[in-house]
Amino acid sequence: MSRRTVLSLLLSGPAQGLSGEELSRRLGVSRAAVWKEIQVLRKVGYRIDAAPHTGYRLISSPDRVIADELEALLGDGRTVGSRILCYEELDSTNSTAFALAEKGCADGTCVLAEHQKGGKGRLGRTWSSPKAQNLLLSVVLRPRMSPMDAPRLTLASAVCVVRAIKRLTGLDPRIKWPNDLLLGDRKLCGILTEMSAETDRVAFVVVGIGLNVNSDPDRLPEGAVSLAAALGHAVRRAPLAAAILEELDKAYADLREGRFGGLAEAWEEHSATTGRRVTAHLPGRTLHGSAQGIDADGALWIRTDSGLQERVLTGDVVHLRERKGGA
Ligand code: BT5
Repeated sequence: MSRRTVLSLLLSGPAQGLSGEELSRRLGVSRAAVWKEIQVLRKVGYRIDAAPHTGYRLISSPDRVIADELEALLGDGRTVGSRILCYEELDSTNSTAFALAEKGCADGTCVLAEHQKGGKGRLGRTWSSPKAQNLLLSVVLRPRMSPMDAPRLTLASAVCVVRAIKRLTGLDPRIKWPNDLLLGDRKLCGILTEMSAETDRVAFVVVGIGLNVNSDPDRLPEGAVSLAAALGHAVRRAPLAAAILEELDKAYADLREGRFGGLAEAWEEHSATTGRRVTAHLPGRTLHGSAQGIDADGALWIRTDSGLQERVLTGDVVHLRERKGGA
C-alpha cells in the first residue's frame, strides 16, 4: 500500500470522510496499516480528522511540495511527472535533473526543491527564491527532435505555465520572449532550458521553471512579482505544480506528434513582446527594432531600425517604452 493511495483517496473522497474500514477494503490492507499511514501523513503536516462513525477526513494540507501529493493529484498514465523527486535543498534543480538524465532517468522525471543554493538563470545569471515559498522545478524530457527545434520546448513550457496559472488563479500572465512570464512589467517566472545533444538529435532537455508564488516582492530581486502579491492572498503550491506538470504533459504529447502550431498560436496570444519596440542583446551584437512575432521554430523576428528582417534564436530582449505605431 502506498501513502500516495491513501492521500489520493482522501483528496478525492466524500467531504464527510472515509471510514477506516472502507479505506482498508479499498487498499487491501488492515485497518492498523491504514492508521499507520495516516499517522505518517499527519507528521508531514496534513490535518486529518478521525471520527468514530464517519472515519478519516482531510481538513487541510501543508503548503509543502510533496511527491506523494503531486502523484495523488496527477494520477497515472502520464509521461511528465512519471517520476517525481522532491528535495528540501539542492544547488539547482536543473543541475540535479541534468545529472539524473545523464544517468539515464526516465523521460518526464521531475525534480523539485524548496530551496536552491545555486539557482541558475540564463547566461550565467542567478535565480534567487526564499525557502519554501515558491516553485522551483525541473523536468527531464527526451524528445525525438533535432537540436534546432529545441527552442520550441522553452516556448511551449512558457505557455504551459501560463495555462496552469490561469486555470488555478484566474491571473493571465504575458510572455516576454523567450522565457519570462510577466504580470504588468514585473517578472513572475523564468524558464531555463538546458540541452544535451548530438549533431542531429537531442539526447535530453531539462526545462527548469522558477515561479514566484508566495514571496513578498521585497524579498525578491528588483522588478519581481509573485502570484500572492498580485492576488492579495497565498496560493497552495502543490496543486499549482501539479497543474503545470499536467499542462506540460499535454504539450509534450503535442510536440512529440509534431504539433507545435497550437502552442505557437497560444504563445503569440500571450506575447508581451510582439509589436513592441525592443533592444535585442545577441551574442556579439545588439539590435534595435520592432518585434514581429515568432516563427515555426520559436525564433523571434525583429524588423531593425535600419530596415532589415532579423531572425533571433537566442539572446535577451529589453522592451522599450513606446509601442510600434503608438499602440
Ligand atoms: C531566467 O533566467 O529567468 C531562468 C530562471 C530559471 C530558474 C529555474 S528555478 C528551477 C530551475 N533550476 C535552476 O537552477 N534554474 C531553474 P534569466 O532570463 O537569465 O533571468 C535571471 C534574472 O532574473 C536575474 O539576473 C535576476 O535579475 C532576475 N531574478 C532572479 N531571481 C528572480 C526571481 N525569483 N523573480 C524574478 N526575477 C528574478
